[in-house]
Amino acid sequence: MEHRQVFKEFADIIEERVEKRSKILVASHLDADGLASGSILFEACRRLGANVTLRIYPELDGRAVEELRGSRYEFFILADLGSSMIAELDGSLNDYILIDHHVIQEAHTQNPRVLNAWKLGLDGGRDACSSTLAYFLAKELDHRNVDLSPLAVVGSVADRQDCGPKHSLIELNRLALSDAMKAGHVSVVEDLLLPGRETRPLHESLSLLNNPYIPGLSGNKDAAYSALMKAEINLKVSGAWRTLSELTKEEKSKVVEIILSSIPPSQRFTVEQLIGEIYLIELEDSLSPLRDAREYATLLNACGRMGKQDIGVSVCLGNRDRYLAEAMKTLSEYRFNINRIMQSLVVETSRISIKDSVAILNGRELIPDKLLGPVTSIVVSSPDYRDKVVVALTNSGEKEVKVSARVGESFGSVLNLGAIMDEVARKFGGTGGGHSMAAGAKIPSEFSESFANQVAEKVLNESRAKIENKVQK
Ligand SMILES: [Mn+2]
Repeated sequence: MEHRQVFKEFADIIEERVEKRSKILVASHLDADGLASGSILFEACRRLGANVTLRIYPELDGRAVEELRGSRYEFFILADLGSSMIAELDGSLNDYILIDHHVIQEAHTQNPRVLNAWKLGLDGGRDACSSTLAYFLAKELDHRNVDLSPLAVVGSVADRQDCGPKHSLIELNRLALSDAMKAGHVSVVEDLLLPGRETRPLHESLSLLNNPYIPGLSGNKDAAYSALMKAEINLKVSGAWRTLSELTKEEKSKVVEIILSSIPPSQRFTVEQLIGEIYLIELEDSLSPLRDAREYATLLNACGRMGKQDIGVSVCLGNRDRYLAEAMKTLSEYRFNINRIMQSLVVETSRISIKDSVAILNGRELIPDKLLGPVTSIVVSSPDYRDKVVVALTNSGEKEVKVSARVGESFGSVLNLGAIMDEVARKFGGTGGGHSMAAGAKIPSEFSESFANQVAEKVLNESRAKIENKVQK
């Protein structure tokens, strides 16, 4: 593997700090890829006998960097955050490395402290998530860390990098998957992509569909139940609920028909988008949500976003029983909250204003800042917004506004949303960054309107320029 040398160099840095008995802090992001990558790096260090602590951050802003600078740690391993703060990190921390896949400014690609997917010539939005990078680094530290490979798969699907044919993992993520498969930790099946495929009654699975999010069906068990009854699918067999995995081919195509009939043909949504590779984690109980990597990812995301990041990390580190029970409780609370928000958005139509192909969503007093990202992802997957860029804002503390932006799957051109958010946020004294399809920012409240307008303008200009370019060619 050509990248191996790079991972080896970073492994050597870690090994040397462990030998020196440096006090090490792994600082990672609170979404599922962040929890998984933080756990991989923490566990790999712990196995070496390091003096190591793991902390989870909602984002790495100036305040967080100050906090790291003032802390008692001597060596910092940052994961899944910090790529838009490299100058600040260089100025504040004596000794750190950064493992990430968010967009990085050209000027920092040569920084020897930075291990970024883009720097390896990979597309950080599709080819490698932080968990995958962390995994290959851990594998260089000790080959036995191959048992952490399922977490790389979880992180990859969590960040929606399952963007190959049939929602498959590609490039470096695929290599982590193949390690996991060779070691017998993960197996692959192909099926309809609904949560609870083996574990939940079919109508519950259908109501949990949120990519695409179908207003009126998603989040509504009764509606899912009636739709399935109407399609004459038997929901029970000898008194027991049937799961998706028990359905015949014909029955599955009826389920597909229910979903497709809810999406206008203009959105060009196809059956292929509903079917894909499912990654089964072999060591997990067949009735556990951790069995399916996508559900594992949702569970971690729920923990991170609901203030239970320690529970999420415990699950990643292999604790089950009461930790898993707590995580599952958190997942249902998370789903309940998201559902309540989505129902409100359907009713309170004035919250979304559309300007050309950009939709600006005002989430103030409705969406807690930590739930803004997941809600925005769901909104942009719904039939009305699949061909748009959604820019959502909500209050974060007294004086700031949090922004999440997502590019819909049928949006006409390729953008670099992460770079746009970084650039515009800086202008207003905030911080921003991310990926081409998903990005975020935090800015002072007083600039929220101008910020949203400038992002919208840049998105439109960039997409127009791309389209004109295409026409000229
Ligand atoms: Mn990530």
